[in-house]
Amino acid sequence: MPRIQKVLILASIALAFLFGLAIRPQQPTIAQQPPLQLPELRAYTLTVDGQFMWLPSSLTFTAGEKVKLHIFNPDKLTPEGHGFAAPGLLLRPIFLAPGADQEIEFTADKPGIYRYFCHIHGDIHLGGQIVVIKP
Ligand SMILES: [Cu+2]
Repeated sequence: MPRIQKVLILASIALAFLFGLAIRPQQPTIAQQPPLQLPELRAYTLTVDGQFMWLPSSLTFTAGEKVKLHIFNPDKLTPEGHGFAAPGLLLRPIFLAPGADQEIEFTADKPGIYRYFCHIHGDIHLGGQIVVIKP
């Protein structure tokens, strides 16, 4: 192959590579991305399942965020119902009769890790945690 053909092929490859770099969309760096915008109110459903676990077992909020929790007890086989307590986050525990539900709204003010559990049955079944992170 003549030398001029090799040079032209290499030059074509180099130009194609450079053109490819030029048209690739630029990804913003983390520093360039706008801050995460949270919705005004996030809502979650917490449910006692058949294994007596509050699910989901972990929720994460940002300090200052207004949150709505829909707490549901579908367990109709436990006549005394279930409770929901989250000391440090909620002012008072909530009682849920069999099949009952309740909605609560609160603002997670202070960063930290808060345990939630059934205050009627204690450690018989599993609770969870609410993690409140700094904004
Ligand atoms: Cu319970």
